Amino acid sequence: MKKIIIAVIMIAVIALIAYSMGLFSTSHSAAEEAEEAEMAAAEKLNPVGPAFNADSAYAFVAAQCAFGPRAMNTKSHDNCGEWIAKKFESFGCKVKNQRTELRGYDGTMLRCRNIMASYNPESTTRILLCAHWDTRPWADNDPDSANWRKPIDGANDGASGVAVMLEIARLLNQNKNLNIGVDFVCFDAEDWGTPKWSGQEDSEDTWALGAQHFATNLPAGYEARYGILLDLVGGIGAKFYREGMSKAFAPDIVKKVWRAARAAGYGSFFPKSDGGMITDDHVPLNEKAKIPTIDIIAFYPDCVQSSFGPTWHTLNDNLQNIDRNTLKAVGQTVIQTLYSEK
Ligand code: AHN
Ligand code: ZN
Repeated sequence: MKKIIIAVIMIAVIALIAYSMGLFSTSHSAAEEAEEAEMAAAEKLNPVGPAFNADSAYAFVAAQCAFGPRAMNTKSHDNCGEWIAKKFESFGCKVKNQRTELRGYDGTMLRCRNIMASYNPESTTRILLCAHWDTRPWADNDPDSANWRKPIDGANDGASGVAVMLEIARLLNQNKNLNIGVDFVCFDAEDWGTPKWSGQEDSEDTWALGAQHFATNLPAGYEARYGILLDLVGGIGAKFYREGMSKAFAPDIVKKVWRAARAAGYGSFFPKSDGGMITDDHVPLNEKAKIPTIDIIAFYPDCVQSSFGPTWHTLNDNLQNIDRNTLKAVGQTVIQTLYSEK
């Protein structure tokens, strides 16, 4: 009996060792192995540029939210705009404002302020980074219809993109080792698009009003190699699929940035598959200003509430639902892109 028990134990130990050595793993086909090798080579880590500080970016989200909702024609909006401009100035950027009145979907005149902050303003090689800084005046996608006319905090929808840009500006100023120019453009009046409760048909030209104005009234002689729009870049569980208009207008920039994500170690946030076609601030930049511009925008293929995520245009778009990991993945990817530019 003892011998049998010892034999069983020995067989179990041998099996365990064999398992741990991978001897029982399913065999891969040659094609699968070749594909894996190719993916590993393409995803070789090669981080460049300073480390993006997600806590700092998170604090920039919090600071914007502390003004209250930044809805057009409100004091909170105007105060936050002033704060954003001052912040970029404190990071050594040259700030220019573009002020105008724009007509909303219902005829309301909106006091618009686009803020352009330039790093290395003399450089003739320039990359445009952009995000909107206004917030939606109505939570018209909230699960509770009682909230549909209330303004949102816009921690993700608005503040996150500006926060990532501010953190990049802070790092460029601290390191002073990026030799190309960068223009941080904060667009106003993005989120005044036709509300769902209005009874009016949504028309895409009611969105991105500030960007439309910028694209048709560029600063004299303005040129940029390409642009990157940051939208909804702080949500929990966000993934950044290749957006349709970006692929149509700027396929090479999509490839460049998705490659940069892998080199920086954040490939898992940037699937190599397609999201939707989004009407956003990058469309007028492409169509009117002819600056090839991509949109890094969250896409949630399985979310019932919205493919922009569970908090989109709801009162839950607040600081509690911001994830530093998402800010980090996007911020480090943009830094990688900038520092890879020749
Ligand atoms: C539309 O819903 C048409 N476009 C999405 C653009 C957007 C709104 N991004 C943030 N808020
Ligand atoms: Zn929005």
